[in-house]
Amino acid sequence: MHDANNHPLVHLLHERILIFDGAMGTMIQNHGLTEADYRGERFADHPTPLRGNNDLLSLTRPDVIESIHLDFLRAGADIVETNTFSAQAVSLADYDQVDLAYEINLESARIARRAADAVTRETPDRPRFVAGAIGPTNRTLSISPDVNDPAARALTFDALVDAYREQARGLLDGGVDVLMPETTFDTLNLKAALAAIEDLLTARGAQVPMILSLTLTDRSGRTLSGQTPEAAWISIAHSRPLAVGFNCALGARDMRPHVAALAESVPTYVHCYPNAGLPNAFGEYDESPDLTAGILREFAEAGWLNLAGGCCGTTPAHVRAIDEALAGLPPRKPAEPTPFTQLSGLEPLTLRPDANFTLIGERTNVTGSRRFARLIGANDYETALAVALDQVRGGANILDVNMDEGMLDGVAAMTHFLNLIATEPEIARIPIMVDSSKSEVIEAGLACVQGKGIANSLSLKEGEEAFRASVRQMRRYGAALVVMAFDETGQAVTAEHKVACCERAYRILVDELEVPPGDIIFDPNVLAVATGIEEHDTYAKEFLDAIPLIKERCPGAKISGGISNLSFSFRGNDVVREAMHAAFLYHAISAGLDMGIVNAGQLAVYEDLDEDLLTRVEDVLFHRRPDATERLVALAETLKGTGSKRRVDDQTWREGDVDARLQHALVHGIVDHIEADTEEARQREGRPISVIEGPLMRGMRVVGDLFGDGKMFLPQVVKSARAMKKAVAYLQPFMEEEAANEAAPKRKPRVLLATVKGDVHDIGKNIVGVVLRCNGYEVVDLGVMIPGDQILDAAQAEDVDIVGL
Ligand code: THG
Repeated sequence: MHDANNHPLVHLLHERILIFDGAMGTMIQNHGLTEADYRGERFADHPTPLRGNNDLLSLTRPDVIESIHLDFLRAGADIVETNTFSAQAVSLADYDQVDLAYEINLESARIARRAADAVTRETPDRPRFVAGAIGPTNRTLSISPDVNDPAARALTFDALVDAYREQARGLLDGGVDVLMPETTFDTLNLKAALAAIEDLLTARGAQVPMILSLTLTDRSGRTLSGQTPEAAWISIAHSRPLAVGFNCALGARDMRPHVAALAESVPTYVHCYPNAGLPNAFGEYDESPDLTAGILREFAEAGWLNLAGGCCGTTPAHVRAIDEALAGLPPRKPAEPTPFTQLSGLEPLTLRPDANFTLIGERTNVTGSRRFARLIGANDYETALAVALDQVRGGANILDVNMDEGMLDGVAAMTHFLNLIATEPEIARIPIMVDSSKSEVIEAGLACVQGKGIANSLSLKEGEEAFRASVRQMRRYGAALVVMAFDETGQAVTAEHKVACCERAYRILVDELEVPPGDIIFDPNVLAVATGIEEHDTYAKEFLDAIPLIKERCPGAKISGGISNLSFSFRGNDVVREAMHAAFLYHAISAGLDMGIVNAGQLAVYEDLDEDLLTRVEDVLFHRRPDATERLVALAETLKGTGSKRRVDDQTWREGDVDARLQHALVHGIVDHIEADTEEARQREGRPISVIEGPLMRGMRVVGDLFGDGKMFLPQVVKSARAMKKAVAYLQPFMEEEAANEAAPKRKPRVLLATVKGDVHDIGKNIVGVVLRCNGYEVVDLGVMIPGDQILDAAQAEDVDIVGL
């Protein structure tokens, strides 16, 4: 779209590390300007105080602004940023100067242009550039300003887009080379800026490169609104910026691991322009030019940088030191673009080829859950949030949200619910799939999520032009797209028709609209079988047959489906429904299905299915005999009223011996009796470690084998591991007692364990820790989400012999 490949900046970035200027704000402070300077003649009678409206100085003291630009340029900056950090309607409202937005941007761009061109003339071998600074504004779209109303927002996405569009228009008219949305503390604000810029460039048929800059506000390494840098990058990658990086908040030193991680992964150029350290007690910045430059030099030597400069507190002396420190160092080479599907909530979700099946939680759907519908209808959003949380805890990797119900205002309900979710970190961690048959509802939903969401769904139902228009509408938010196998003739039922719909959409998406294949999710329509209508008999088989064909014709695209649709004709009979889902998933995943909309937390284990039931279900799925439906219905009758209640209450497994009971508990992740059973095994075995190494490990091996065969999904395995963890925790005091009774004459070998930052599981580590302790090691367990530098520090401080990650 904004293919910046031919911009002169790109050619330079290929050759060397480019230098940004330093801070405008702190430089202005040093000029000791008064209220009168800010007002000039033009605003002498303005009703509100204006001192502090730094961007206004471009109109009232352009000489000061130009001299600051010249100082930075002559100190070695290749790129200066315009004096427009807060020059949009939202921030200017503080000064009652909303209507000056365009003019300030226009004039600021002209001033910077003039300065850059003047210095280019002084040093023609070193051309200078102007970046239009676009700040984050003083409001945040992802956080409520009202503690009593978490769904409230200080402004809307659309209002922010309007403000940014006006700002970008002024900057472009004033002649900037690059647009630079920066100091992003909320990725949704940045997404609004990107939408505004796209609107503007599309309308003008122009291509202008963008440099995007994120800000990490504390050492947790997250943005203010809670996203990890990788998740934030995924949210904005659709804009194909020239460069991405970090600025502000932390000093250079604390940015190190984040710059390293970004540099390793992104297919664009990478920058860093830190503050001169963290502000001291007086709000001043103490880091000397040599210090800042020295750290940036280390970054550059590590091969992480393409552009560098300074933020708050940095002066022309800093820029000179940075320019000298980086001179001659080779620029970083951008990483290869990822071919994988990437989504994000507060955290990233990358679907690597070895990824297990991806679960999309279905219950936050007013047409898919009576309970959820009742809660939304009664305006009980608080309890409705608990439904979402249940899906997450049940193993959902993505959350499908649907508010399509006649009595509801879909846009309002979607907005309200997703704004609430945004304030619940445990839910907001995962990406959102916005599910609606109305594009305005999908759009409203996408405007609430700072992560990279999914639009569910689009299709060729209304023809190619309408399809293109919805694709553009959803891509403006950077969303991945669910495309249903539909065309002008209707819903595709045969494998052949499904493939034709998908392939046709794929060619439009990939060839014309430049949508990356990984952002396309085809849904070949899971339709109800065993309905008694003969035409429906082949529906499951046609779906299964279509999967490999779509994968072959549409490389890189993913395939999904609404699994619970399959069993609609057995409503009320959860035993049969769950058996159908488990069997269908098993075969669909083998055929290549990547994800599915399911009732997360209620997936049966294929291997567990009653043999007779499974045979009859599979007869239906593969249409293996003409009376398949009849036979399944007949069996279902005998299981009627024995729904999931009976299954949950089924205690026959309690009749087995203790080994069998432990194995059952582990495979099904049932914790109810695990302590009693573990105790029984301990009494039999004598030593607690023998219980772990004996029946518990044997049970986990069964889990591992089922998982390896595709007969269990990751969320089920996680449940198993939780049961294991509980058993081990029960044994731990016994083992400690044992250890205390042993004489410990010499220093035990010491092992440091940690779950590295980015990994979420904390299960294997605990078990390994216990086993090691039992075998005479001393274990230092740092816990979860531990950054690399902390692991290295602890390894040194604790003088460990082994590090296990
Ligand atoms: N493809 C895509 N999106 C979809 C679907 C699809 N979204 C909606 C739907 N299909 C997937 N979601 C559900 C959610 C619930 C049920 C089925 C599909 C379901 N619910 C129970 C029922 O209706 O019997 C409700 C039981 C209860 O009230 O608790 O079966 O195919 N892209």
